[in-house]
Order: sequence, then structure tokens, then C-alpha cells
Amino acid sequence: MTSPTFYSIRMRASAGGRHLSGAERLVTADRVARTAQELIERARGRGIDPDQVQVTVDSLRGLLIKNIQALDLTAFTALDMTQCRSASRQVLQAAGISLVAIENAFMLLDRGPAPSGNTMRGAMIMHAETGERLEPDQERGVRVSRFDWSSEAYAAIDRELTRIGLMHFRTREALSLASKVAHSPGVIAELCWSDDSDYSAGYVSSLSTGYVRFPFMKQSGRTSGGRAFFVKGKGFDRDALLSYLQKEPVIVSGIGSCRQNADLSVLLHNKTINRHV
Ligand code: WAQ
Ligand code: MG
Repeated sequence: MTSPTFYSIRMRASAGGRHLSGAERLVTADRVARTAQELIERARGRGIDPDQVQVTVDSLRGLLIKNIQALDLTAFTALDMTQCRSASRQVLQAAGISLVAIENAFMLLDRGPAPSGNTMRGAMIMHAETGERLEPDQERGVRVSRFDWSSEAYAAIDRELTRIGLMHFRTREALSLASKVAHSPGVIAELCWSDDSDYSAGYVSSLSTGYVRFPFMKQSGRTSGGRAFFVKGKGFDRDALLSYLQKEPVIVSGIGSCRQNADLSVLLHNKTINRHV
């Protein structure tokens, strides 16, 4: 049986040459038109009206599609930003990221990681020990594309996330992106929070900790945000990583567990055990 051809759909909205929002999907032929329309509507339904919306459709005929399972999700039910930031640092440390790298990532995401001080369209790649930045273009960052939920997994994760009160499309999208990134060659962990002023949630994710969601990673009203992918220093192959993140099609075809948790010690304890095996 031949597998159906998938199409990568990428949306990019800007105003006055400044990046406003973007999105990426991976769908079969019958869903291309509807998805493109959805993304255009999303680009327009925001605070600032874009003066350009670009939608690119690429056929991925002949490319092998990799299937992965979503990371388990833990929603940390903290009350404020201080708690969230402190717990997220602990999760990053448990995933093997050095304090220097962690502080550098927070500093840059707070400030705007591009040299101009703006947020980036893509992610930083950061050395997990030294905190050094390794992405080829520090103004733009690395944009992950060619990933999506399968229809079945989408329905299942929507149900599970709704059950624990997480209904926003951003959570579903971020979980699929983080699942692709966690399966990258060389990435140990990711740190993210939104750059949208009305969305203060973020997460730390890795294969070992799963996706740990924090409701308050920044003060509301702030537009700083972004992503850092922490990589192993030794034997790290940047070209292989860039090619995987930007080009390799990945469908998230199975879901993980979704739960709320106000106490991270269980997660961190399990993690410590795993590391010593
Ligand atoms: N590849 C790499 N970096 C990206 C991508 C991508 N495809 N999309 C966004 N970014 C970077 C970019 O620097 C953005 O400025 C930043 O991430 C934030 O993007 O409820 O909404 O689309 O569990 O605003 C996380 C919490 C929300 C979700 C993330 O990101 C939850 C979010 P946004
Ligand atoms: Mg955004």
C-alpha cells in the first residue's frame, strides 16, 4: 500500500516588515484548502492587522514520513510567575542543562533574543553547558516545520487536554512542536514561552521529563518570548539537526498521558532515578 502524499503548509504574517505570527501544518491533499484558509483567518484575527500574509504549500511526495508519539504532559498548577520560573529552572536542571545555560536562556528570552532586541521568528539553539548560541542566523532563529498531529491523535489529545481544562489551540500546537523537537538528533531539552502579550504560559520539555507546562512564565502584557533548544556540546551535528527540524516530516500519531500536578518532586524524583540507570 502506498502512503498518501502529505503537504506542508506554512503561514507567515507581517506588518511593516515585522513578523507578527506564523504557523505550520502537515496535511493530506483533501485538507490543504481548508487548512490554508484556517491559517489565513488566524493571521487576521489578531490584535494587529497584518499587511502581508504569506501561505506556502509544498508537496512532500516521495518523502518518508516519520511517526512519533507525543510527550506526556504535566500541567504545573502554580499560582504565580516566581513559582513557575523556579520550577521550570529545576526541570531544566534535571534534564541536564547547566545553570549558566539556563540563566542565559531566560535573560535572552526576557530581553528579546535577536541582536536588535526583538523576538525571533524561530528558536535559538544553545549549548547545554556553556550557554553559547549556535543557530546560524541570530536575528531569525530556526523555524521548525513539517510536523502535525494525525487526525486520530488530534481528536484524542483535544479530548485529553479538554479534560484537564486546556482548550487553547496553542497548547495542542506547542505539544506537537515540542514532541518533534524532543526527538531531534542532539536536542536535550527545550524552554519556551509565548511572545503574545495575552498569553503568559510556557513549558520545558525533553524526552526524559515530558512536556511540563507552566501557566505564568512572564508578566501579562509583555511581548517578550521565544524558544531555546539546548543541545549536547560533544559530537553535535548542526546540519543534521537543522535538516531534521526544517525538512523532515513528522506526524505525531499517538498521544501521551496528560495530568495536572502541583508538586514537581515526583517528576523530578523519577527523572533522577532514570538518570542513574
Ligand atoms: N519553530 C521555532 N520557533 C518557533 C516556532 C517554530 N515553528 N513557532 C514559534 N517559534 C518561536 C518564536 O520565537 C516565537 O516568537 C516564539 O517561539 C513564541 O511563539 O498552553 O504560543 O507561537 O501549553 O507565540 C507555549 C505554551 C505557547 C502553550 C507557545 O508560541 C501551552 C506559543 P508562539
Ligand atoms: Mg506568538
